[in-house]
Amino acid sequence: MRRPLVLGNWKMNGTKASNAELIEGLKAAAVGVDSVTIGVCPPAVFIAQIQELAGDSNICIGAQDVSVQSSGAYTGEWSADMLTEFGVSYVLVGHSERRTYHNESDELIAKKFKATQDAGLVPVLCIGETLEEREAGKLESVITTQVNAVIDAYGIEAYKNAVIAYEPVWAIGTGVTATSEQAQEAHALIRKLLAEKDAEVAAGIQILYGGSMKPGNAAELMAMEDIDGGLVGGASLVAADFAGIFNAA
Ligand code: G2H
Repeated sequence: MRRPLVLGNWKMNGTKASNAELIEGLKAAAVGVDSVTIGVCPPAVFIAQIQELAGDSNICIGAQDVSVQSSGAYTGEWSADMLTEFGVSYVLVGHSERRTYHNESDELIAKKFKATQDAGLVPVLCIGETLEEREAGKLESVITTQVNAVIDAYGIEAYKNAVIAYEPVWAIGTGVTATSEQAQEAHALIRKLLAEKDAEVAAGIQILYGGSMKPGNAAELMAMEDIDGGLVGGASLVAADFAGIFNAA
């Protein structure tokens, strides 16, 4: 059985004060929750603060991005090795906002995925189609290209210790959620693509849904066969809402 995983992607939000309040709320809500892995992905500048606040609670830490380089003259970047010094477990790679606003290519994203794994951390590869692509019937080809970018570069084994987040771009921060059937269809497609290469890898990998997940729709989405948790944006900024989601997993 795949263990449910619910990660909050704070994006570029938070202050030291609001972070402290949020983490205190989450810690209290997460007491005794032992059947779900819970994590938060704060902006990089707050990771050290969150590590301290989370202490030895069951709240894991993720980063929202990472460099492909391990060190050196790369102004504005941070490496996966640096993240390991702050108790980070997960790294989001290829979020649609990085693909759109920072022109990240599938090739670069695959390198970030590998750099994360090489440091002993778990990459969360974010994939998904735009509305235009969906309406043009390109869901399968877009997802195939995004999933295969890692396989082509590093082989199917790379997915052994990784997470995939399916986030339809049209559902991100829009308030529009994919129906549980639409999400399940995409998740099943992703698992089938992996199964064609390695059935064991496909059966073991956690595939999260992301895109306007809320307490009101989380249970239905996560009840679907191939949906193993959520990557939650807006709703992860309010402790009660995020708790409502991880309690539904
Ligand atoms: C998708 C998601 C979190 P939201 O970006 O990665 O954000 O839940 O606000 O749609």
